Amino acid sequence: MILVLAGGVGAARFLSGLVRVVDPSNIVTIVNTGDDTELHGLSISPDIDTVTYTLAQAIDPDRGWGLRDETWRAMAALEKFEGVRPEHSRAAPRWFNLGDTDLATHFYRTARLQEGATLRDVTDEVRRAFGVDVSILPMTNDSVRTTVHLNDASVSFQEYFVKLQHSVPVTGVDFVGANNANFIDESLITSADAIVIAPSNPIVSLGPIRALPHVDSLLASRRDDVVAVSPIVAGAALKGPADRMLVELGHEPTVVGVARMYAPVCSTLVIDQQDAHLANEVEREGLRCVVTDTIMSKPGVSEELARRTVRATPRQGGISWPD
Ligand code: FO1
Repeated sequence: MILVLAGGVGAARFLSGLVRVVDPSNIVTIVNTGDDTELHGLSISPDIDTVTYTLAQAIDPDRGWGLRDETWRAMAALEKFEGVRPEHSRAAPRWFNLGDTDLATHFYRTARLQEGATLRDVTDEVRRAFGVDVSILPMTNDSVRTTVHLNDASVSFQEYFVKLQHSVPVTGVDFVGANNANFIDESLITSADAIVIAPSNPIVSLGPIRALPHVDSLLASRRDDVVAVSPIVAGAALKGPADRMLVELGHEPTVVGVARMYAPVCSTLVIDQQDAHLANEVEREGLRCVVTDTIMSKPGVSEELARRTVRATPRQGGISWPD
């Protein structure tokens, strides 16, 4: 079994390549829930939905989140209340765009959680409803929320990422609740043939997962079988604020910086051709380095990247590859 630790868009694209080279029944992905939020009384899990929708080939290809062929009538209809809403009210927020068909997923998840279902139960029901074969699990059933500290305020991840368009410097990040949360299933780390850290933001996508009790030590015990794909190419993130956050939080915004962050839990880093000149520096951090094309602009690239990533692990995910 191949275990993939995932955030949002980059991880989802990687997984859509992985399912083309490995039987989906041999893949388990554990997804970050630090981005989760409650709006309109609805429980929303963006990274889980991005992974689910992408694997279902239902994702909006331009946005990288939400559903394709979406309409926004419910969100537009909220506008009429802005004129009458009391000052202190948090009702009818319109900064976080929820499409009409995306709402169905939030209705279902919210109702099931209120009935006492776990996030793991609901995530599995939703991925089956979307016809996805890969096992998709939340990193925990407990509440963990990424809080982003700015110069003059602390905000939720979505307020930072969407409301503020992540256009403000970050002074710190906390994963509130992580200390008391239970990682979803430790046996998945101990029993995996290979563990892949997907090309997601090392701080706010992989950080919450690694912050859960025992996860880092469990990964360290499997370090030889852990391979990561750098989300940073030529000193920049392909999507989102990862490069800026690395700098703002004191890390080097390069594949070498990523190598340093992952060195305790990972023995191989996959980097893009554009960073080939940094391969030796990555290896000086104690990781093997694989250089390939990591810019998943076409499905064929995601597929080849996934193949090379799994092949870079000693047991190759337990796959018997056709020669
Ligand atoms: N990202 C945006 O930039 N703007 C949005 O309005 C927005 C809405 C949204 C709704 C549902 C969902 O699952 C994701 C959504 N995202 C939006 C993306 C989301 O903020 C990010 O995908 C993750 O939280 C970071 O990986």
